[in-house]
Amino acid sequence: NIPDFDNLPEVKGMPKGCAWGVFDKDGKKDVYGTLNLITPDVVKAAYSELKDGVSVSLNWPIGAIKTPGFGRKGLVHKVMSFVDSPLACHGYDDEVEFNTQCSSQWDSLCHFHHQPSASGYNGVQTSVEELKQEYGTEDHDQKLPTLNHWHKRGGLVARGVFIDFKAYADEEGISFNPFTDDKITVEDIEKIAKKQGVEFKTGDVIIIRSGFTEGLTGISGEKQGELMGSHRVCGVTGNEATAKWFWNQHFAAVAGDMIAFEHIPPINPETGKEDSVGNLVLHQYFLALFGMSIGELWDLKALSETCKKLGRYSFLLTSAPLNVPGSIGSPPNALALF
Ligand code: UVW
Repeated sequence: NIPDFDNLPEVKGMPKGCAWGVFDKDGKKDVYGTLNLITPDVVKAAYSELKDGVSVSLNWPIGAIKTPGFGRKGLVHKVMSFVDSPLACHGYDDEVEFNTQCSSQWDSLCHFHHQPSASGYNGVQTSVEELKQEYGTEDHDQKLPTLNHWHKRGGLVARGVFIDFKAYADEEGISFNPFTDDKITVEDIEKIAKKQGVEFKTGDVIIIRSGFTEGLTGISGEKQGELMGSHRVCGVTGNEATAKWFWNQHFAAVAGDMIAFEHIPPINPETGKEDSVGNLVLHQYFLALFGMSIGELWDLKALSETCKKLGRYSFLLTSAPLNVPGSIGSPPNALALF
């Protein structure tokens, strides 16, 4: 019984469409947001998607982008031989270091705030110090909506629904360039869902393919830099009407192969003009106001091929982010099971 966008209770000082408090229980501030929509019944129903015994990984390699955007650190991977270690035998360890947003990722509800109020989901006013403290706490008492808390609820197991925009655009001869601010609209999503025979259900995770990661695969770091350098990239239309539609479907989370899920640059709702990346529209609604995590840069080519082959576009989705206490972003470790 989740209120629709227009009926969400007013939150003082916040815009319409703020879901703070909606999922609070027993006087405790919620940290899971729309993952609360994944009830045991939703999970049991999602298991009925498992019919063919086929599994598809949705994870792009960490390090697939040689120089990630927004000044983020790319992958550093070190391999160490045991021969030179105290073990002095034949064998290896490795160490990786990377920004958790440099490839396929979940954005936690701490990742992006409502900009004017600087508040995160459920009114948290997070500081770097608090996030570091969360990292250090022994009992991980769910103060901040970070990704490690997903482990307390058994990770994410839900029904995934795929919207293969790229296949649709290719088939219909629609001109779409992921490396411009071309937009995927709600109308497109509804048309594709109809064509693919997909109906949305409460607690679904919707996954949208634009062709973005595929355009960056198998090319040099220099070429990747050229394609992304202008900070003008495709995505779902970033405006209030789109946010409202996503909330009203009662999705548990959203994901895609786009770098920000929504297009960049965002359009300022008041002026109608292009705005800075810091004012991303759907990031503010989804993460800060709704509590709906965003998946980005997922690898969706194999998923597209499998859905086409099996003739179905819904599946059992599992995802277990890294269990790093205080984690703001994480590789999703996501699998689609048919
Ligand atoms: C930003 O929020 C700037 O990045 P991302 O799109 O990776 O979430």
